[in-house]
Amino acid sequence: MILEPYLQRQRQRVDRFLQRAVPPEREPLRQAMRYSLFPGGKRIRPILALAAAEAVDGSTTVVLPFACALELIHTYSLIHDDLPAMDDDAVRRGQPTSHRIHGEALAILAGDALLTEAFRVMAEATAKLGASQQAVQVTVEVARAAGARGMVAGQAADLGAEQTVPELPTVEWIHIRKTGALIRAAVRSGAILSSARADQLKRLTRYAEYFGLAFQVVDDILDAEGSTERIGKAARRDRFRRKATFPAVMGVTAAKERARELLGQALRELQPFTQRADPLREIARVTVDRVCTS
Ligand code: GRG
Repeated sequence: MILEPYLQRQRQRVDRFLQRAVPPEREPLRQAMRYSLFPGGKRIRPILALAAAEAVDGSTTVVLPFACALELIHTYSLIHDDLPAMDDDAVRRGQPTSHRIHGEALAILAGDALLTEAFRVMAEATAKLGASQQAVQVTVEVARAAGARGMVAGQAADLGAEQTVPELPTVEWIHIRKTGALIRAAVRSGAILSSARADQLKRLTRYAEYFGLAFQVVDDILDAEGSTERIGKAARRDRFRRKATFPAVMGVTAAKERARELLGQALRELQPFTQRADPLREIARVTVDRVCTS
């Protein structure tokens, strides 16, 4: 399958929904929220949720609000991650970071509001589905993945590990939470809302765990090797801040090898699925190929 037209179609669906969820308004808070949401980034988390639903013949219409809620949460995390108190970055998604444009206070509030809107969107969708048990479960899973045992825990550990000599188990612990948890929740959300069988859910969960880790390893490699134009944010920041990354603990070559290995593991989990899981397969392949083609 050729991935790009598929991604483009899904991105359009996601963007249409997000435009309705956060409509244009003159109010500065709204403008700050939309500044970070549009044009946005790859939309990989919502697309994974939709692709997971397709893999088990589910309804992407049911999944769409939950998928977009993940993008709202992800966007909040990027705004806060860029703040001077965190990574102190000047460029994100190819434009100046939120706090550089709107000031720190409004950037913090825009992040807070996006996070809260995500739960409004999921609660409204859950109500529309007659408070279906699956929708409730997904909302709980997303909260767990984003919160104090998931993404925020990973971020806290990431900041704590700066300026230390990182070890591989620490780096993996951080990555699994900081980046992996939301990706895992995305894939599981699509599968759960599509009433996937237990064996399918297990395999999709493992796919997401391998892919989630590979995604962050690739992000680390891009930071070490890429340019600002290529990655839409300042490159080589990890080394500057002495971050706990895969290249820092094992070097770029071994990190690429690890990314390839994780890709193989992710793809093996999808073996019993039909070609309807091809988008999940291709997303993983293309992500790792970004740094591993040579
Ligand atoms: C609670 C104050 C407070 C802050 C939270 C949780 C958090 C800050 C930050 C999350 C950690 C984070 C930003 C991890 C990075 C994950 C990552 C690889 C981001 C880039 O994702 P892409 O490549 O970006 O999908 P685009 O722009 O394409 O969406």
